[in-house]
Amino acid sequence: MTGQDNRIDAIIVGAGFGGMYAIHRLRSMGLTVRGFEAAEDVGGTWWWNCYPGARCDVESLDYCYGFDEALLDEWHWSERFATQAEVLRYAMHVAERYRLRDHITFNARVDGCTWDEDAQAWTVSTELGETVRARFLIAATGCLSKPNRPDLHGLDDFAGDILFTQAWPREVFDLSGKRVGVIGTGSSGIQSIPVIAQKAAHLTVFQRTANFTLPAVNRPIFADYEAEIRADYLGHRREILQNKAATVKQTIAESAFDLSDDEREAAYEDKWQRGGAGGIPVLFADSLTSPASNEEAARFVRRKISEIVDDPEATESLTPRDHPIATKRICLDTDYYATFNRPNVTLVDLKKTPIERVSEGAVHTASADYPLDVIVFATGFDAMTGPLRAMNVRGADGMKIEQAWADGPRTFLGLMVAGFPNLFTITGPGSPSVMVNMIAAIEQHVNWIAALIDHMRETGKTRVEPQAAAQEAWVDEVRRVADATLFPLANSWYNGDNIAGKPRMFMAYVGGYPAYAERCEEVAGAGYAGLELSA
Ligand code: N01
Repeated sequence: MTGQDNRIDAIIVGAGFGGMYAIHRLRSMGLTVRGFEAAEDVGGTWWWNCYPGARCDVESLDYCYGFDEALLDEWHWSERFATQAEVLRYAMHVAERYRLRDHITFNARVDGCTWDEDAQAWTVSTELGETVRARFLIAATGCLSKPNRPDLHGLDDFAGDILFTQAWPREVFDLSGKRVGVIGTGSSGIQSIPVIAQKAAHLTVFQRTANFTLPAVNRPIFADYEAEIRADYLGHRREILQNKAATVKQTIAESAFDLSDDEREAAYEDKWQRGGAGGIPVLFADSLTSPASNEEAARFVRRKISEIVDDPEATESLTPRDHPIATKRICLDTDYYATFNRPNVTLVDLKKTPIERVSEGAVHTASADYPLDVIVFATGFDAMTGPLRAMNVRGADGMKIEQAWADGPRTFLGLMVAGFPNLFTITGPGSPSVMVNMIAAIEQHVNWIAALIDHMRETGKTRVEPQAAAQEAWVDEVRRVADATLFPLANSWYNGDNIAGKPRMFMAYVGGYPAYAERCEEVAGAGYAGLELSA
C-alpha cells in the first residue's frame, strides 16, 4: 500500500500494549509501519508509572495478550496481581519476541499530526525534528498518559525533591530517613502510600477526597487454578471475553437484594477476604445502577474502615461519603487503611484545611506547616482527551482536535473521529477502555482497525472517516448507557472533573466489552455502516 511519495502505510504513536500490538498486526499484513514513543523503551503506562507499590489490578493470567497461543503458554506470571516491573518485563519480552523495536523510534515525542487532504496522508513530526508521512495514523497514546501536575503556589521555591508517580525516577530513589508528603489518594497514591510509609522517616498524606479502596489480597497464583486455565488458555480467553469487564466473572446475583441481609453481608465479607479485581462492587449486577444496592456495598466498606483505622478523626476523614462506591475508579490496595495506624504517618484532610502554599522546606495548609524533604504528586491525569490534544492533531480543513472536542470528546465507537480521516484512536474516549481489561480491549480495537484497513485495500479505498450522524448516534449511546448508571454522580476523571475548564462529559462506554465488541462487529458486518469510505 506504500504510495509513490515515499509515505509509509501507518504511523503508530505510543509503544505501550496498544502500539506494540498495532505494529505487530499491521506488519503481519505486509504494511509498512513506523512507531514513535516518547519513552526510552516499550511499555507505555507500565514504563512511566514505576512508583513504589505500582501493580496491576486485573489478575495477571487475564492481563496479557491472547493473540498468540505460544506467547500465552511461554509466559509465566509470579503473582496474582503483577508488579509494574513484571508487567514491564512482559512488554519487553513481547517486543523482543516479535522484533517490534526495529520499527520504533524511542525518545521521540510526537508534537504535530496534520492531515493533508490532497495527498490523503498524515504528516507527523516529532520533537527530534523528524517528519514522516503515512496513509494512516494510529494514536496508541493511552487514556492516562498526560499528567495532571497541580500548580501549587510557591512550588518552585521547594528545595527538596519533587517526584511524580507517573514519572518516577528510574534509578533507585531512596526515601529512607526522609520526610515525605504524598498529594493525591487515587489508585496511584493508594498503592504507593503503604510502601512509602515503610521507608520514610515520616509520611504526610494530603487527601482531598476520601476514596473507596478494597484489599487486593495479592499472593502467588494458586497452582491448581493456573493449571486449569493453562489446560485451555484460549478457551479461557474466549470465556472472559463474554464478561462485561473482559476478565473473570465475579457477579453472584443480579441484585444485592436477591440475598437476605445475612447472606449479603457474608458475600461481602467473603469477597473482602478473597480480594480480586473489581472487589465488592462487582458482586451484584445492580451495584452501579441501584443507589440502594450501591449503598449496601459502600456501608460495608465504611464499616471496615472504622474497624481498621484506630484514630476516630482519621477514620472520619478516610471515610468516603460524597460519591457512590466505584463511581470513581475503585482502588485495590495492600494495607492502605492500616497504614494510617503507623506512628510515622499523618493524614491531612484538605477538605478541612486546603494547601495554601509551598515554601523552601514545607507544605503549608490553612492550619499547619508540614516540613518535608520530598513531595510526591499522585495527582492523576488529563485523561483520555489529554494525550491526543498534546499531539497537536489537525484534521481536514486544519481543524484541531480540541476544536472538534470543545464540548467534550466525540468519536465513533471510540475509534475514529469525524473530520479526522484515517485517524484511529486505540482505547479512545467513547470506548470501554479502563472500564474493562485493557489488553483485551486493545486487541479487539487493533483487530477491528486492521480488518478495516484490509477491507480498504481490497476495495481500493484510501480514505475513511465516520459520518457525523453515525458519530452523534454513538456519542448519544455512550451517554445513554452512562446515564443509566451511577457513574455520572461522582466528580471523577471519567467525567473530566479533575481538570479545570475541561467540559464535563462521561468519557467511557460502560455497556461492557461484549456489547461493545458486538456493536463493532455489526458495523463491520454491514460493510462499515456509518463510515464514509472513498478513493
Ligand atoms: O489519579 P486519580 P491516579 N490538590 O485522578 C488528587 C489508573 N491506575 O493516578 O479526588 C490535592 O485517580 C485527587 O483528588 P480529587 C486507574 O484507572 C491504575 O491515582 O480530585 N489533591 C485524587 O485523590 C486510575 O483511576 C492503577 O479530589 C489533588 C488524586 O489526586 C487512574 O489510573 C494504578 C489535586 C488523583 O487521583 C488514575 O489514578 C494507578 C490537588 N491540586 C492508576 N489534584 C492500577 O492498575 C488532584 N488531586 C492498579
